Order: sequence, then structure tokens, then C-alpha cells
Amino acid sequence: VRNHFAQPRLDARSWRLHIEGPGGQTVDLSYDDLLTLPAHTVAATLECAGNSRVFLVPTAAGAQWELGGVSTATWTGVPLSAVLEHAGIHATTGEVVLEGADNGPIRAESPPIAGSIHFARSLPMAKALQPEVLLAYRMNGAPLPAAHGFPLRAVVPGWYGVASVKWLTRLIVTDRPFQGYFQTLDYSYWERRDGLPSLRPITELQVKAEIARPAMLEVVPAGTLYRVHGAAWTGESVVSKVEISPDAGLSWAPARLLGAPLRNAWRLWEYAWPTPARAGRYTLMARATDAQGHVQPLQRDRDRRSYMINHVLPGPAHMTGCCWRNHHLGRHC
Ligand SMILES: Nc1nc2c(c(=O)[nH]1)N[C@H]1C(S)=C(S)[C@@H](COP(=O)(O)O)O[C@H]1N2
Ligand SMILES: [Mo]
Repeated sequence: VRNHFAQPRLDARSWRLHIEGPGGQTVDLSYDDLLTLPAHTVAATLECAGNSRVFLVPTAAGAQWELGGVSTATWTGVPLSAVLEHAGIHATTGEVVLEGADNGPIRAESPPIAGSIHFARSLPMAKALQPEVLLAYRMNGAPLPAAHGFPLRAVVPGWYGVASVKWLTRLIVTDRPFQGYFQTLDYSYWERRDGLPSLRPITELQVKAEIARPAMLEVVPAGTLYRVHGAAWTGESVVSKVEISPDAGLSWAPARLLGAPLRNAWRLWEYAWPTPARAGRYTLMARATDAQGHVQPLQRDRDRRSYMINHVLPGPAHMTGCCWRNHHLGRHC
């Protein structure tokens, strides 16, 4: 769960989704209205753009995620395109702003933004109209839990979690680019064009593998066959390869991909590791590649600020073999 404000309490009976069209027309939909529209189910991995932030060197402000800022669920709801269609909106250009009921002050900015603001994000129409982009009211076959956006949330497969606005109360279709807080000052990165850095909202997930077992700093027996396993995901493609290095990046061997590839959902993998005969400290690394040829980088790109953290961990060479977790906690090894 990743929330920026206190979790709002919404009652499905009084709740409405307020839709504002480009010509100023408005439509209000109730929870029951949404249930009458044809339902779709998609499996999607949501990763917070700040996942793995604790491993950044130098340390960066923000939620200090280790590896847990990512999850996969099945989501059931109505495609956003069908909801817009139902509201009589046929725009194919411009964007749609998604606003949540949650709101509060922003203290991080100096000078601060006056008063309270709502969590809001926009999607360009080209993404908004993709059939897998849902307004979801069920998660894993049960009603959407309050913490995950009850009664209605967006699910934007292939994009970082920030796009999947929870506790939706308003959609605004507009031809003016939305410049809200959560896609300009926050959740944005530097893109260099013609040598000029400019801030762009974070969108597509970057290819990434995570090791689930062994856990960080886990002690494993020497001279045995250990089952290393984890998950790998990417943006608008599928994972095609995961490689493991048992020696801090000197050599790489393929992991076995499990199950069938599923667009927008992570792929589990495993690797049988013959652990070294001699006890000691060893560094295991995982690296994923997707079907479009994107490979996890070995180096961190500072233009990404503190988001889109998909370089191969444990990261900078000087940290390799050191107990970097303690390092981040300000302790010595
Ligand atoms: N309304 C609202 N939607 C939101 C957020 C929020 O704070 N408020 N956080 C976003 C972020 S940054 C992420 S990573 C995902 C997390 O989704 P989850 O809590 O269901 O895992 O929700 C997104 N949607
Ligand atoms: Mo996030």
C-alpha cells in the first residue's frame, strides 16, 4: 500500500464518479451504474516508482522502500474507454485527469502549496483508451479493499503505480496538458532533449528482476544446491530473459522462467545455485531483459532523481560485498 494522504472512507451508496467532458458536459455515475457495464479482468503488476529507493547512493528523501514496493493482483472492472463512451465522450486526443477523494497539505515544497490538494494524475488519451486500462472495483476476486481504493480505482497496466489513482471521484477530459503536483514536482524525471533537461512525468515501468530468496543478508549453507527464486517484470512488453550472477557480476547464467508469459504481470523465475564450498560473503545479482531488448542497466542514471530504480543491485561497485543495508541504517559492518 502506498498512500500520500490519510485513507478516505467512502460509502458506495452515496459515492459518485463525476465525469467532466471537453465541451463542459458532466455525467455522474453511481456504483450500481458501473456494475451494469460489461466487466473485464486483467492481471497487473503495480510497482511504486520509488521502489528500491533505500539502495540509492547518495541516499534520497522519500519512502525508503527496499524490495517490497511491488505487487501483482487480478483486477476486475470496466475499461476506462467504456466508461468515457458511456458518458458520451468520444475524444481521441488530449488527456484525462483522474482525481482521488484523498487530499491534504503538501509540506515538502518551499514555498509550500497553500491549502489542501487532492491526489490527481493524468493519462494521455492514447494510453487511457487501451482496453486493459480499467476502472476497477474488485481485486483478486473480492471487493476492492479500502486501502487499495474502494469503491473504485484506476489500474494502468505497464505504468508505474502512481498512474493507478485510487478512491476515484472525478474524471476530467481536457485538451490542456495537466501540470499537477504528482506529475511535475513529484514523480517526474529529467529527460534530455537537444541537450536541454526538462521534467517529464514518470510513465512506463522499466524492466526489473528482484530476488525473493535468499532474502537480504540471508545465511545459506555452503556446498549445497540452493533454489534462488524471484520475479521479473517490465512495461509494455514481456520479460524474455532473467540472468543470475553468483559472483558479483563477473559471470552470468540464465535463470528458468516459470509459467507462461503474461503481458502486464510479473514472471516468476528460479535458479539452482551450487553454493560455494567455502563459507564467506558472496554477492548474488539478477538482471532481466524484455522482448523489446531493454536490459537492466548496471549503473544508476541520476537524471531519474529518486524514481525508476531498476539498475542491477547491489549497485555501485564500491558497495559490492559490503553490507549495504547496514550502511543505509548508518551502522558499520
Ligand atoms: N488517490 C490516490 N491514488 C494513488 C495514490 C495515492 O496516494 N492516492 N498513490 C499512488 C502510488 S504512488 C502508488 S505506487 C499506487 C499504490 O497502489 P496500492 O496502494 O494499491 O499498492 O497507488 C497510486 N494511487
Ligand atoms: Mo508510488
